[in-house]
Amino acid sequence: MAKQAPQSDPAQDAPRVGEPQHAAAGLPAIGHSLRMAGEQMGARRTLSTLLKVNQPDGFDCPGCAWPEPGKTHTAEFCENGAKAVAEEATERRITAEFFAAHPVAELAERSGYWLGQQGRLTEPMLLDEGASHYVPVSWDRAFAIVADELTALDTPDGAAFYTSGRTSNEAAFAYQLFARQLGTNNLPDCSNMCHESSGSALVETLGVGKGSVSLKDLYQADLIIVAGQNPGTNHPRMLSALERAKRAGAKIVSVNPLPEAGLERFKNPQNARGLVGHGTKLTDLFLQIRLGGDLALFRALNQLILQAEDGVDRAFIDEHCLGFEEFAAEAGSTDREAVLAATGLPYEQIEELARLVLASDKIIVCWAMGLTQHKHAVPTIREVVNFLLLRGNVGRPGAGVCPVRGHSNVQGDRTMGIFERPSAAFLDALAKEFDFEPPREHGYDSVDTIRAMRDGKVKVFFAMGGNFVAATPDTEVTEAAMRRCRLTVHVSTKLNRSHVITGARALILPTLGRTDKDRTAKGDQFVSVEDSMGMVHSSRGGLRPPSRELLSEVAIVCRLARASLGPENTVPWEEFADSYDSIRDRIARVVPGFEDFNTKVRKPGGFALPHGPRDSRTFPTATGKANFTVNPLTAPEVPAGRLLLQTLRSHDQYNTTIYGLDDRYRGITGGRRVVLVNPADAAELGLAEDSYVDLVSEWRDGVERRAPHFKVVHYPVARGGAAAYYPETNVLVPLDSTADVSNTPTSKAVVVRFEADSGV
Ligand SMILES: Nc1nc2c(c(=O)[nH]1)N[C@H]1C(S)=C(S)[C@@H](COP(=O)(O)OP(=O)(O)OC[C@H]3O[C@@H](n4cnc5c(=O)[nH]c(N)nc54)[C@H](O)[C@@H]3O)O[C@H]1N2
Ligand SMILES: Nc1nc2c(c(=O)[nH]1)N[C@H]1C(S)=C(S)[C@@H](COP(=O)(O)OP(=O)(O)OC[C@H]3O[C@@H](n4cnc5c(=O)[nH]c(N)nc54)[C@H](O)[C@@H]3O)O[C@H]1N2
Ligand SMILES: [Mo]
Repeated sequence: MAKQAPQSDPAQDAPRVGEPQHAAAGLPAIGHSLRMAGEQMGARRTLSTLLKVNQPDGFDCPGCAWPEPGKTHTAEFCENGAKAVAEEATERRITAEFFAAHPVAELAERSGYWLGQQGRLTEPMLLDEGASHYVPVSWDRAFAIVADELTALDTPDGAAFYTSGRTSNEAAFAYQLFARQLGTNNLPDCSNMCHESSGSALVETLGVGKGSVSLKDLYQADLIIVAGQNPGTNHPRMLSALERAKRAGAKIVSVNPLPEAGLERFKNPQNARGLVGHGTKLTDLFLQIRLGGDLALFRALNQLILQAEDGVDRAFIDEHCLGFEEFAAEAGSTDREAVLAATGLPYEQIEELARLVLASDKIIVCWAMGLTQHKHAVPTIREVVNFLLLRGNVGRPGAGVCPVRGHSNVQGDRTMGIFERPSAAFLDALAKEFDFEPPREHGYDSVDTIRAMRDGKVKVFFAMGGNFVAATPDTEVTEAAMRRCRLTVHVSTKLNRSHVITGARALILPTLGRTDKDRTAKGDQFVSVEDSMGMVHSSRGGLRPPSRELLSEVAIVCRLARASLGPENTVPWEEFADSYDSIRDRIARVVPGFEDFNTKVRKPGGFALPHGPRDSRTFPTATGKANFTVNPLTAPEVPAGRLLLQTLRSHDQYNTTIYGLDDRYRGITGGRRVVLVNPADAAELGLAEDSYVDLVSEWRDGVERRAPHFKVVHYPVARGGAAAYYPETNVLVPLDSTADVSNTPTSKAVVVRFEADSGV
């Protein structure tokens, strides 16, 4: 078996386990973030940079996609936002000497943590066929190499253009235009592994694949259900919004197999009570659900609502919805035993939640990866929509769907056309604006791109950011697939594993980040992003870039497009590269909601995109109505002697970027190779606390997938489930184990058995 890709160095991985915490943020969080930032940036740069985060004249935090409140505090950032900023604004640099000193084979043995710690990339580098080291290459030569490989393909579909979610609207629009001018819709993105299930379910039922609430709605809600999300770590600024909602009288219910500290109690670092006091208790009711039990839970709730007198909003349903009768027949027949087995909850708790629901006029459901990364993720989210439609909780203040996005511009990238299955309307608008015929057949998503590389169909892999080999499932399969490519290219800010698992040739194209000043021949430029709630606003970096050699993402796309498409191509790529206003003028004519973009984006705070269901209860679905759906009850099946493993984030990481080895709120320090198991399950399976085991995943293809050497931690996770960190465990997620409809890898549901530690 090939050695698996370590993210942290297994030799230095010595996790210690203490007590989990019961409150998030407060003074320790501030101290922690300033220390981490100071180590990377020095004290002065730290302060001047952090003061610009999420301010009207500053840059959008590269952390998460949670929106900014209208009037920003002097410091509208959080501990993990500060870490994300420090990671990018670090003063450490990788130069040509670094690559001369380290052969690629050696870098492939290093941990992802180590690679990321080396600093910002500073000049374009080429790994030529058969070469052992990356060597410097000029930008012109780099673009010529990519252009030659693209031209040599039998079909444009032999290339795939991946996007991670930090890319600005302007760069994303230019990038998808380039891919389509070339002739392919192969535009996989991180969303395929993230909220694709939400998009699939919401488009079908409500007609818009995005959330329908604003921050103001959260402040007005009576009841907020947070399911499958750990905001204390992954969206810390959401806790301030929940606190405010709570103060205004909202009840908060969390649904999670783990008791997550941030949801229990929050110490707001922006006020005195939060800094020194006990903070605010956030969760009124905690449902410790089994992994994958949410469909059953929402079906049971819907049944109870249907049974209650005046439970449903008949007028709303009659006027705006279709499919109610079929749905009601199905949900009405929900079997209680099946619900108990799937959720592991006492029925009284579900009834208690139903009482809260029936007492609330305005309800919001928030969710993230705990709902989207299951085989039955799409039906689960459809059932959440049924739940909200039943009582008219869509399209009125204080109510709605709130899928909480990950990457800071992942939603905007999709709005700009980063999608392997673009709508006909989008392609028509693009065709008209640029006078060309874009490809119409669907392209590859992330999982299909891996299959296509594995099968020799995709030969050029191009990534706009991200860390494809570490973020995708089935690490060994993916790495072998990457190695089959003719050329792999990464536009990146930092070194990562995807740069060292390469095709026959590879290029690293270093780029500006959010915090960097972006100056072109036409002067200083700014970009724009869209947050999780459909607000678009500008982002302007202020730091001197890490090197003079760096190009912006926009410049890289435009110069590459010219090199590949030739001088006769009619898109004004040079003008685009010089003036982002000229790109925004085109976006304004292609993407609905962006009319007058250049004016609106200059308003402080930006502007809101239109959202039919939210604004006017119009539902642009296939039927023109909000659709109830029928979702048969299903839940993961786990054979005896096995547990269902979810792969999640620790407090000290941003996806594949590891900031440190602690998971403070869960009480784990100094290491990442831990598996959290309920003490009762551990007793049954003979898993002694602090012992080491191998995790072996079981899947119908019979292939052995093993992640060696994990320390067993007895932890209050719901029975039948276990938890360990991503990406160390991606090796266990089978490529073909994906969600129905959305094709999202089932990162929260991997059947594992435990074997004796084989060491590392
Ligand atoms: N600091 C930091 N911030 C981030 C990121 C980061 O890595 N670090 N990543 C960003 C990205 S791209 C994303 S998508 C988001 C991710 O944000 P989250 O979705 O919060 O991230 P995960 O760590 O995957 O946590 C999943 C949560 O769902 C719970 N869960 C798992 N399975 C189930 C289930 O079956 N049912 C229920 N009800 N709950 C379940 C887990 O216990 C956990 O609390 O965060 C974004 N923000
Ligand atoms: N097992 C398991 N797998 C998962 C998940 C899970 O929960 N479990 N979560 C999935 C999810 S939700 C997501 S979103 C994906 C994340 O997948 P990706 O988005 O591909 O991964 P990241 O780790 O966010 O990418 C980090 C890299 O992006 C580059 N970068 C950072 N900023 C910039 C920038 O401004 N511009 C450019 N060009 N590059 C930049 C840096 O080089 C950095 O190393 O992973 C998915 N994979
Ligand atoms: Mo994500």
